Amino acid sequence: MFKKVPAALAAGLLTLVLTACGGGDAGSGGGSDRITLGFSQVGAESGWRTANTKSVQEAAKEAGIDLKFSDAQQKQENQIKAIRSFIQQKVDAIAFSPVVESGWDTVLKEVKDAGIPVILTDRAVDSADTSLYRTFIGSDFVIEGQKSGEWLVKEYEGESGPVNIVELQGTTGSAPANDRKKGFGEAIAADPKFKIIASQTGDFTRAKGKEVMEAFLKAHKDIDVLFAHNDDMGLGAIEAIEGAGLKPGTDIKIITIDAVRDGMQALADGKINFIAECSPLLGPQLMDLVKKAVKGEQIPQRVLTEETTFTPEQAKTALPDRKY
Ligand code: GYE
Repeated sequence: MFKKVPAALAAGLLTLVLTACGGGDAGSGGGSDRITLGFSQVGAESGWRTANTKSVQEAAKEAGIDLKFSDAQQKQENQIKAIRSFIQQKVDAIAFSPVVESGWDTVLKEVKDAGIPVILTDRAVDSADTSLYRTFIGSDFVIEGQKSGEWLVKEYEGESGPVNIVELQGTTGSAPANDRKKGFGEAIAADPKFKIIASQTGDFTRAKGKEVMEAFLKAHKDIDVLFAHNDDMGLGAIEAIEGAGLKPGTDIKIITIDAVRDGMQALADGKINFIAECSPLLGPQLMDLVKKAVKGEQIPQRVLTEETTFTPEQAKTALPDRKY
């Protein structure tokens, strides 16, 4: 006959097993073994951002990770405050989507000193010291800009210039604004007939996109092309173009980036001509990386998202299954 294990000893063994499993053993029954993740989001400026927030929240739930979510309303100071509060709350990991690229070294050093792993999601920082974060998961924004420019070069192949372009930039100083501008500029440099006649920020929002496009239309009578760094600014600009009695997609060709549902609908309707995709569905991969980082496992320094491009015909096919 086996002797019964005393209850106290059994409880002790159980604790030992749970501890040995490590903090990252999601779904092992709640309590202190669950991972707590502090996540500082940029804001709610676009359809892309809304889809990204949903993806992160759903994936955390799915993975059994306790999420402390903070919305920075497009302000770096709010993100810095949120990160400091995550340190105080002794979270197991911090993930954030840095609104701009520069100015993070001090706070990231504080996180490092606290021994908390950091994962950058969606946007990059320009810190020279890459040991301040474990990994960066997100798109290659330069490539998105290049694909946009390459489409334009093909579209005007064999035609004489000039081709007058106006550009609606994303949030000033943000990685996607910097990189999309760069990639697009490189691609159109192939032919001097392409001229960017005006370029201004629309802060990635529909309202600002409309406002800035209205100003562009007043100042320039000869706009051929609009390159908007995201769908939402493009959609705002479409309202401005229609308001000025012009036909978006025909009188002014429009290229945007993201491929959220509203953008794809406008593309299918012929109001946008080309979209380079940028996926907001980073949640599941992020949670995997968080678990690994908390366990101290090896993770790659850079995780790239897979993306494609869409023409109006392709948008019509993809729209019924579009999740965001
Ligand atoms: O393209 C834009 C959003 O950082 C990739 O931010 C993201 C960008 C996205 O506001 O719509």
